[in-house]
Amino acid sequence: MFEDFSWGVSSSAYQIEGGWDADGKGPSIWDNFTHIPGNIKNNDTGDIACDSYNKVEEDIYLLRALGVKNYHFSLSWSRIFPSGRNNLINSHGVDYYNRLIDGLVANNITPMVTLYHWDLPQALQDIGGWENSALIDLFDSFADFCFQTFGDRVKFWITLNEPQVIAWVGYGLGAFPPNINDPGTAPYRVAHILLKAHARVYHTYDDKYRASQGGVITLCPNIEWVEPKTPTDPRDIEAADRHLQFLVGWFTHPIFKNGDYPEVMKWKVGNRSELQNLPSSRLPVFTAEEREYIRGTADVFCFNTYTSKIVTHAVTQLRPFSYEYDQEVSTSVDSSWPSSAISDQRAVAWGLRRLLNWIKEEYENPPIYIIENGVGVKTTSDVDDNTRIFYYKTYIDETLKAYNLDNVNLRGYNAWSLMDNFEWLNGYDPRFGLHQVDFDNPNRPRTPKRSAVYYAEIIRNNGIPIHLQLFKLSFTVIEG
Ligand code: PNW
Repeated sequence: MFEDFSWGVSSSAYQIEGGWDADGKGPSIWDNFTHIPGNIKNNDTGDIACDSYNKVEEDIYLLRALGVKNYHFSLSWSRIFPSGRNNLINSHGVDYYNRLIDGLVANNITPMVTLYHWDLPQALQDIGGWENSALIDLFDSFADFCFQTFGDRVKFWITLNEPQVIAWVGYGLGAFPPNINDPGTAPYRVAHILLKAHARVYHTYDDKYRASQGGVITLCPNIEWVEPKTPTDPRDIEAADRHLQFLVGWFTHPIFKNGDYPEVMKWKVGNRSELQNLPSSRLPVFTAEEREYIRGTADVFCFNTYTSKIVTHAVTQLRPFSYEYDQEVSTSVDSSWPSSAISDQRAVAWGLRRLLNWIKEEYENPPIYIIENGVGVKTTSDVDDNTRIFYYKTYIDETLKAYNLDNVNLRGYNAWSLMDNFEWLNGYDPRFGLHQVDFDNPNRPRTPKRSAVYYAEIIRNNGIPIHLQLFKLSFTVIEG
């Protein structure tokens, strides 16, 4: 058992690379957003971040020391195509990724690559970003270039990281760039384009590269398990399921099921649009041809997860011309464990086992990879990080229960993150790394935390060995 299980760690381009304008890289929406004072905590930016752009060897050294089987990272679109388009290719950017990929392969570490982790070239935002369907072609030409250039060595591709965050946080809440605050309609239009863009890239891989390169391709939703507030109340059970359909099914129902949005989503958005006297549903409709094109465009099921929530049914007020929430509101599970730095991300490990079983049932037992899982701790990055060790112990325990006891078709587990990095609106606080990075030192030195040593032991033993099982006991004694 567990022979081919792929243990790894994850990162993303904007969060670690730095070199924001180095050697011909074009600006992304995150470069520009972080440069405006007041947008990010402490006015932090990713200008230098972990300086990974200049530290390929150091990063590979860390990965070797961990003993990981894979490393998951993302490509900066505007480092390769500075203006987002293939008429200008930045060879220095291509060289950087070639050095990284070659280094990984030379050390027997499988590269897993995400094409888009939120850092859209500014030039493409200038034409409307993901609200413009021209992005379908443009994303496809970027992906095509990446398959052609890196696909001889990269066999695992993810098109979009967390499409729900792109659509909802970027175009609904407006908290992330492009900061559009239009929750009732823009996210649905954006998601419609994201799904078509994903499918387009999948078909390009299928038509032009799969036969010669033999890799897999998918997308990576963010999922938090939700538990009905009152498990005996059928309305809460329905609300919890609806929440998962709006969060995850929005993207995975079309791709893994029938090419179309979840029934409950079509029903609810349609119904509410009607009550608002709108001429048609705010949820766009796919043609039969589009449904056929989108259905089946994923080879494996990937997801990121950090916490679990509680959901109760709610009758939300309809306000036709302003704010519009079609989703149920969720609250945190009150775990016995203190909340992490991000106040609503409580460690609720049993939620992961339930989530894995839900994916297994809902999507008929697909091969599953956990791409991101971890905890942010609000502290001046202590290398003695018991909180993180406890998080990984409990979450990996539940992962192994799903694998061994529930027969979930699990193929890999990746920890977020390889090292402390730029945590979006929160800047450099909290820290998610297995390695500490000293952001006050221009050399950005990396130091393994206790959790790095712990995770390396898990990888080496292909599971949690008995001496690590005892960790909880010693922890309790120390804390008590
Ligand atoms: C993930 N939000 O998702 C991201 O993929 C990582 O880049 C990130 O570092 C990690 O979580 C830890 O936060 C997020 O709504 C999902 O603010 C949602 C949000 C932020 C990050």
